Amino acid sequence: MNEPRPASETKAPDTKALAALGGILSALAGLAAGSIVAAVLGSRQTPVVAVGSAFIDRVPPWLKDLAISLFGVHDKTALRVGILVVLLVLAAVAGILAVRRWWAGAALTAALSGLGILAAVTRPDAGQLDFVPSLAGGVAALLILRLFANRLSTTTGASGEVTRRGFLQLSAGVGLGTIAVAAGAQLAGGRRTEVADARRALNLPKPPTLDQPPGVQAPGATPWATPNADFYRIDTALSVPLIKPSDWRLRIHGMVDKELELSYSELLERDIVHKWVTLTCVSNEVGSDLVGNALWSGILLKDLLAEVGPAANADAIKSTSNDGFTAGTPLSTLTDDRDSMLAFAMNGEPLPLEHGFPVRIVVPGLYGYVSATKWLTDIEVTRFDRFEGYWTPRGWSAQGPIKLASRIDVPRSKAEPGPVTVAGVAWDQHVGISKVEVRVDGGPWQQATLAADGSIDTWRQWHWTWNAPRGNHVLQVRAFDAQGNAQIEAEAPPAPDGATGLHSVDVRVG
Ligand SMILES: Nc1nc2c(c(=O)[nH]1)N[C@H]1C(S)=C(S)[C@@H](COP(=O)(O)O)O[C@H]1N2
Ligand SMILES: [Mo]
Repeated sequence: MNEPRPASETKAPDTKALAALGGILSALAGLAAGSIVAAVLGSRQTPVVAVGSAFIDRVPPWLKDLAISLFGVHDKTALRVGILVVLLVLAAVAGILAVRRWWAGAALTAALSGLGILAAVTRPDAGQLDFVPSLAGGVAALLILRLFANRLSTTTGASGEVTRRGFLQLSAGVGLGTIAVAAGAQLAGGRRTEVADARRALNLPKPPTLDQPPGVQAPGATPWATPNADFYRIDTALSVPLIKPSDWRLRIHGMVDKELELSYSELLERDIVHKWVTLTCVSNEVGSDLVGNALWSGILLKDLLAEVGPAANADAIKSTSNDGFTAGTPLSTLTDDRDSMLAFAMNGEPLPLEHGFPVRIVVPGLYGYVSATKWLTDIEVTRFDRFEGYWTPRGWSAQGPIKLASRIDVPRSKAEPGPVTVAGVAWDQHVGISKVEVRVDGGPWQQATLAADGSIDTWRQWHWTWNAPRGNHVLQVRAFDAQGNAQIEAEAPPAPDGATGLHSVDVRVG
């Protein structure tokens, strides 16, 4: 048996190399973790992509030209490799630091993760969750770095051999785990690419025209049509359901004379309608932006329901998404004249993956949670006394007609003295808006001008010119529906069936 040699002898030459290796493996594990989290969240901002994109936006033109002349079309690959090399060198340093002074190694690792987070959240198209992949990657890297540092610093009483064996076992485990996670990320990301490609390849019937009312042009005013990229997104799906049109089927069944099953191509063979509808979320707080207006293309639910023949005592449909979300919608809102639809396109494009690709429901006049099922796969004709939609047992009403509301969009905080355009939107889908009024500092209500009408199923833009005096002022807005009923002034929170109250804005003039 060998005598345990003094730690300094066994450690000195190669502990540094092992520590560096530990740092590198920790970083690779962190990158794999970040990639799989990005794939699951449907975020494109893996740590390397986030940093790379931020870098591309900031490189001086000469460097960009140099990269293109050196690497040609492979300039992006070169950038990824470059980022990876720099990261791994710094990770090796972090590994060495961590063995001597844990906090120094940890700080460097955290800083690298922070760089990824910063890069992700400053992307111009940053999504709310884009910071998560780099954060998760950083946490994973830190945990594993800690394991490596522990292995290498616990030499007291142990021989160099034992330490090294433990280290190698840990390395092998981390290495294999990293490969497995990276492969999983590749698969998950690949599936999204496949569906995105299938979406891009679609050639849908174009809406005849994208004509829209001229609307209010004041800077900062909400445009009449909400671009898909700006459209609010609300759902319970942690990862976006990925459904290829060729795999999509809709079953309509329950209390019907004749069940119906529909494929995507069968759907497109039917009579197609195009309709502007403003969608609203029941969770929208007074003055907030969970509301958007889009041109939807699809087929009428009225036609489909006529074909299946609902039973006389049926009063609802229960619609179900691919990921198990359900909504309960009154049958009457699907068969009356409001043109409720199975939509496959939004603003002239196939539905974006996040907005329910390939097919969703759009019902003018009802909040999304009781109607607008995305990634739709099943419609059961039934009765409200036989089921509950997803949100009903969670404290929200079974019925959710949209409440009359209005919002001030400009100004939101500051204005120059003199004439100021006050503008915003008001909505009461499938009822319509007849009048909007504004008041300053609780003074008399003044009538605003309504922009050209879309329809009773869309929001209405309005504007009013305010001769703004210096000082701090409070602007308020209220709308009236088509029958002349005023908006409810009493404040109520979103739960259980939609917020009420008037939108107020504090404006500093001068
Ligand atoms: N499958 C599914 N569909 C859903 C939801 C959901 O959680 N899952 N949320 C609903 C809610 S609450 C709203 S407000 C709308 C939002 O649609 P959008 O994300 O396209 O704006 O989708 C509805 N459809
Ligand atoms: Mo919602």
